[in-house]
Amino acid sequence: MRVAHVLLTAALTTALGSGPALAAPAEAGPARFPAEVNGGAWPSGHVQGMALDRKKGFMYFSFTNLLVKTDLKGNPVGSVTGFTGHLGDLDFNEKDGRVYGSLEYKDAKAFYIAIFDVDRITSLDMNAEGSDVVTAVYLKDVVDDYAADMNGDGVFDGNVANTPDHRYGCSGIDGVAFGPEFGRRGGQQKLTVAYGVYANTTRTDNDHQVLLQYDIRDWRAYERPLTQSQPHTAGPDQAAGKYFVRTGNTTYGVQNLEYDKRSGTWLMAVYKGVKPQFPNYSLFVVDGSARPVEGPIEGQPKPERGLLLPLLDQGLRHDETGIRGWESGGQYGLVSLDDGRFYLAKDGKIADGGVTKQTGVAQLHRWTGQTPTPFERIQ
Ligand SMILES: [Ca+2]
Ligand SMILES: [Ca+2]
Repeated sequence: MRVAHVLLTAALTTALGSGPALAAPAEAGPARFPAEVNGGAWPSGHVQGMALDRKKGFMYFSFTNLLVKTDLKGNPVGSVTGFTGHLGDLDFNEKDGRVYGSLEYKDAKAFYIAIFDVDRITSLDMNAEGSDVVTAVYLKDVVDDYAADMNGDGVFDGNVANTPDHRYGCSGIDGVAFGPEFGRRGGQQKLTVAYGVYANTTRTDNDHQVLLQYDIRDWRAYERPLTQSQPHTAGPDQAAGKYFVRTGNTTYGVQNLEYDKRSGTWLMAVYKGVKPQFPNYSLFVVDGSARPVEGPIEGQPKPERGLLLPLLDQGLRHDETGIRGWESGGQYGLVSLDDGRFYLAKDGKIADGGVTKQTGVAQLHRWTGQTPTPFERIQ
């Protein structure tokens, strides 16, 4: 009897001991995930995204023109340098053990998913073009929308926000995340890529987040080494799905996209928009099990229909538009541990002997869902 009692007590303690996060313990054990992982200080652009390999215990930080690999104590293991474009958000693909990130060359009208063979990242300053670490897959859908001459004057105005060009206001891509096909919680894993969207208050066709879903199982055929001076165009003709989420215009669209397996939701961290008729939240969440519904994409110059995804019916609510969201960090990096905990990146700068260096630190948080701010720091 005594043994049974002890076992029962242990089971209850495990089940109830420290709140809802324990309901789904992290597969590799919570102790492996420290309160902070320091990505270091680098003469680079600011921190843009993070990805975590939980099995092998590495964190990856994108610093715009530099990828850094650290162990979970924050010791640098290696880095990839020499990007002349913009490396944005990252995600780790548990199926092939590689890191995927958005990579933009706006002047060349070339947009890619960069794929990092991260096991080969073993030293600092490995070259993005010459070291066999990076391949790239070209995203034609993005190029077509980015380069669209929307006012039909025969001129594409290029990388500027103050223009009617760029379909849906597309400035390129940023947020990337792996997760199931929309509307199917246990569905086929796809790579979801979110558009960047220019802030522009004078047009009405830029009030949606645009999410492309790709089936990447046949992408090996498209992968090519990076050739930055002559960008290649090998990639799929079209995404498997294109989806629209009405959030109101934001400044550069989804900065960080993340799928949270525990809740079955997609988190979109954005830089706030500036249109006064919208609430301009900084975090929007999509319910991944909600079925996409075909309907009008509001605000387009010619009536247009597409697959619309609803925002999760939680958080702050803007009465005039019905838009829901939160005020939150996560724009510089957002990683779900799928047990209620997330790493959010904190960005910063330090002066180091006359050189300004950019810093990025992954900080552990717990999702509370509270308004206005839904994350609470775990120290
Ligand atoms: Ca034009
Ligand atoms: Ca991401």
